[in-house]
Amino acid sequence: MPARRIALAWSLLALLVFAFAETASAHSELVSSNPKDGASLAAAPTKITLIFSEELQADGNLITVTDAGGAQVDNGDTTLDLNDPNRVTLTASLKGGLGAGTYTISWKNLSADGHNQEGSLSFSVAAATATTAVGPTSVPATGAGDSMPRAAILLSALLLGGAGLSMRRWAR
Ligand SMILES: [Cu+2]
Repeated sequence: MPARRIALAWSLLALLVFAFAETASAHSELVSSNPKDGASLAAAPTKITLIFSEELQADGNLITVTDAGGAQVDNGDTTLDLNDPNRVTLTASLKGGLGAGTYTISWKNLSADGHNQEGSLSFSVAAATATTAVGPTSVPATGAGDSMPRAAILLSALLLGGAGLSMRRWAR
């Protein structure tokens, strides 16, 4: 294989890796919520609001709220808030008359780039006894998604370096 073709292949590969890094960074992570994860409330909320980092599609998002016994307590009306110009806000309303206890909010979204993300959080109302432990997958740590693109950029740089070396060998 001629060295020039090898150099070209390295460059193309570098471009591909870089393009992948761009898409990977576009996942829509949970930024904030109302109620907040782990919140202890005096009375049950009537509505759940979740705010994400990237634009979401109008359909394909789901918020499900369950009580400690696993019964669904939301009205199944997950909506992308069209009043939010950034299209990053999801809401769902809750059934009335919810008593004391721990509730779990499970969510799944569909971002504008076609990727799904999911997670869960919990809150408790009034005289709740014990809070359910929520795993590390619940709320992504801020900036957690940055490590992958950074690694990809480093890989791109290495591959470009490889292309340069092949080129020099070809020029000799
Ligand atoms: Cu994505």
